[in-house]
Amino acid sequence: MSITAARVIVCSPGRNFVTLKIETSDGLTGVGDATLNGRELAVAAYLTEHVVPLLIGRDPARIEDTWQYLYKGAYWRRGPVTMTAIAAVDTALWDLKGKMAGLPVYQLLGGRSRSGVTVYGHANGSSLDALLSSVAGFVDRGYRAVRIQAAIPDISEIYGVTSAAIYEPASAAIPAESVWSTEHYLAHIPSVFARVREEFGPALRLLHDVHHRLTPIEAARLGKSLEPYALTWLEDPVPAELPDGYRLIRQHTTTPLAVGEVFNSIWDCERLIREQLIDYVRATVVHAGGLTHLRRIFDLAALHHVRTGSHGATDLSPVCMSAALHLDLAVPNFGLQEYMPHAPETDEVFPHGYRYEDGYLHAAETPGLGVDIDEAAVRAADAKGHAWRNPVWRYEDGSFAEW
Ligand code: GCO
Ligand code: MG
Repeated sequence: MSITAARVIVCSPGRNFVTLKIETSDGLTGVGDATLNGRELAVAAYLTEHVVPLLIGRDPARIEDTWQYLYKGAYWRRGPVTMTAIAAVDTALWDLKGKMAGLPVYQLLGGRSRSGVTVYGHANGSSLDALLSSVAGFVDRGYRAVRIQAAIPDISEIYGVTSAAIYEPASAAIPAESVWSTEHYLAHIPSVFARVREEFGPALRLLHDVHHRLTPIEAARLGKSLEPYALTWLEDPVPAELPDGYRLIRQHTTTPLAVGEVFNSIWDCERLIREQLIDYVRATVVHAGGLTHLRRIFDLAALHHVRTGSHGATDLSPVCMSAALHLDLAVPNFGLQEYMPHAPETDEVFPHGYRYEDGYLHAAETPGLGVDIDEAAVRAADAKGHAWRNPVWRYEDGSFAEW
């Protein structure tokens, strides 16, 4: 069997996605997510110009060898664009291998380690009452873990808080700029968690995403002030380029730390994991080199008591979510999976067999990943343009802040 075609499909069913579809001489197809939010077209061009010509004629069964060929063969290693492109190929080849074997991919990864994948949902609110009713909605729907993002007095826009049904910060327009104040944020957040704990008791797992905005000593203070509310994790408290920042936070607080949605290789997190500076690694299939490479990261993490907590925002397509679920089912050190349901128009373009039930996601039992791209639906949905941009925040004095 050989690869006869590989097509890059860019479409915007509600938001922007890039998908690679590989076809074989036996008439099988495999899909891989190649979406890099805000830089989508760079990956599309990387695939079309530099990767697809190398795939034609190759044996689709040689997943590891193809990974090495694309990674080492590029000479220029790592980086989000390269690793997302490699991930798309790798994911599509795992999908194909499952179809060739007649097995769901988790069976090829060693079989089930658990009966379902525990997910966390995104509660938020523009007032405390709105936040509490959003949390209650998740609890009613059976969620065991909920991420809490709250409006902050005197900050008009903040990451993760929306009145819309689906949070979508990216847009086709030049990004809006909003103002950030660390002082207002640090002064307010502990009272939010105090209220949520009071209302929902000790069993609900609570998480919070700082979105890289603090310095290590500010994050240490936040972690310490949240200790009474026993968070499952505090996410991205500071940018992770400097692992020593995490050592400083660790010296001051027992609040668990989760990092890694922007990581694209094992070398981004090797030291954080090896020195046990984090508790959860949030790397994903689509941005960290596919199932082949993410499995390597998760295995390293397992040696060092670090659990998995893969990124699962709506700017990762249902193809990535399907692949993540197969890995989540198989690895021994699974922690949590982020789950933001996609818009109905996205689900229409990517028909999939995974389903949510009572706090868990369940992967499809069909051969492969159990997801496809419906190209007729792509044409109908594809109206919003393909160059999307992420929002921008600045400190009160006008200098650039992390989103
Ligand atoms: C999360 C993330 C996302 C990112 C987005 C960037 O924890 O889900 O922080 O909301 O901001 O995926 O493209
Ligand atoms: Mg995050």
